Amino acid sequence: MNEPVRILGVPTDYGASRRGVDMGPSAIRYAELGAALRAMGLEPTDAGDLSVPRAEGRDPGRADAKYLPVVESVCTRLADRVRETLSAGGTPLVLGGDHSIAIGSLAGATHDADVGVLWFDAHGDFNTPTTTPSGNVHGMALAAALGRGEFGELDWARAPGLDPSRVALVGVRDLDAGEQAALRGSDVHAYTMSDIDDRGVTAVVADAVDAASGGDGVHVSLDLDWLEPTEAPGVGTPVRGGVTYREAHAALERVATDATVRSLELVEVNPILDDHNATGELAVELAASALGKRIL
Ligand code: HAR
Ligand code: MN
Ligand code: MN
Ligand code: MN
Repeated sequence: MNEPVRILGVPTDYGASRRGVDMGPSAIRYAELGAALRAMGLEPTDAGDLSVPRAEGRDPGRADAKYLPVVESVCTRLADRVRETLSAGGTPLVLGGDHSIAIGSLAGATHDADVGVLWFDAHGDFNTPTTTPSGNVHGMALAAALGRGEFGELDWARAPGLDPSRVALVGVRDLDAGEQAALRGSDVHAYTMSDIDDRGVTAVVADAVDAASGGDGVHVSLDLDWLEPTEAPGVGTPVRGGVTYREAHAALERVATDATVRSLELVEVNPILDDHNATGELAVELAASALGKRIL
């Protein structure tokens, strides 16, 4: 990992159907992200938040990719900030916001670099405008970064040089029919919760890290709905059967030891739905684990 860690807030919920994840960056900072990183000996800098227009009263536009022009504007600006941070030798720590922001993080992270991806999520985020049941861009973010379907023609969305065989999805348990077919036909490595049941989280994560490694490092995209909803209640699309608190730490501790973490994002924290910021606090703890926090 490079230093300093640079915190970039992206207070947007245009990619999601439920309002509130736009407050994620505040909740994660309120849970003392900066202090947690300083306690590990890091010296993070906080670049503040990108400016995102107010959502109330705005027209979603096309039904199969809602608010796409705003998503484009946010992601294009985020990509620039991520790219600048990396070229200055820093590690971007991006705070969402809904998962559509990963399109921007990945566009920035893959600029002139060979990057693998570790995508921790209950969902595949592998829909396209043709297969989406909701029109919500957060459910299409990984497909967009890989330039699948219509996204192949959108230069701002396709992450240059991102190789599907260096992308690993971990902990998936809720796929739409179209996503299931698309994932089966792609080179993306998808590890389900059943794989974690059978083999244990550390063995699965070791395989995912192997798949994603080999280039200049990995981008870690952590959707908090990856965890069991009793652990992470503050998410817009909870799915039962997620990883436990301890499994989540074990996974990210392994990422820290076995992978070269080049950039990290924490997404889908929804303070309106949360239980006294439990999910914001969890996001902070898991970021610390991913960035190398040791118990002893
Ligand atoms: N697959 C569904 C859709 O495309 C739900 C996506 C849900 N959301 C996320 N992404 N939080 O991980 O709408
Ligand atoms: Mn997601
Ligand atoms: Mn999800
Ligand atoms: Mn591979």
